[in-house]
Amino acid sequence: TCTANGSVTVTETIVVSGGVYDGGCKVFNPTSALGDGGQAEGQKPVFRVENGATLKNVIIGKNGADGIHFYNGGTIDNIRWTDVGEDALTVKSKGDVTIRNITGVNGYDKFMQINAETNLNVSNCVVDNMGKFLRQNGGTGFTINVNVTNCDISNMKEAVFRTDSPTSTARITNSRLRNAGQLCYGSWKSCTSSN
Ligand code: DGU
Ligand code: CA
Ligand code: CA
Ligand code: CA
Repeated sequence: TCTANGSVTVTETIVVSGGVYDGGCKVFNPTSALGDGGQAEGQKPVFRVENGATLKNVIIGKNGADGIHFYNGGTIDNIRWTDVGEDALTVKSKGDVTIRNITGVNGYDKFMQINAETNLNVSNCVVDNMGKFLRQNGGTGFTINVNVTNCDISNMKEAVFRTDSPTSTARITNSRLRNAGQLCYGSWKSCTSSN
């Protein structure tokens, strides 16, 4: 986990296209140019990670705006959301996404929003106080495969995993769930938990 090492004001989305962006454990604070971090759709992300890029060592401060967007796959490592905004991260176009060593707190609705086909691997996460941990975009029938391990998920108002797709799968292993709502909400092809 990062100890805050200075801060940066973000007035436009930081695009990380290929390669590695090391945020140096700075706190990235979006301005209202990106959104207010409330529940309005159409806010801008703080970071856009695309084409297999890696984003690491970042603290997203107040407000969270629309978090981190992925296009064509990517990786995030050692990221902390101090106050999740509209959502924390979104898979915006098809591609595999790896998420490790993350902490996120205080979202109203979704932590992860999945709007395109993906194999999503999440390890070592702490997520507290949201509506849901993961939501495949409502009414969509594409396939996502989600694997979560070594996570601590608490205080989800509705669910851990939610989809409307009968071809999607979710699996959580070696994790602790506390007051996390329904594990599998919707029409998952398979959705399992084991330790
Ligand atoms: O159909 O796609 O909430 O990406 C409605 C929209 C909505 C998305 C989603 C998101 O589901 O905007 O934050
Ligand atoms: Ca949304
Ligand atoms: Ca919040
Ligand atoms: Ca969003």
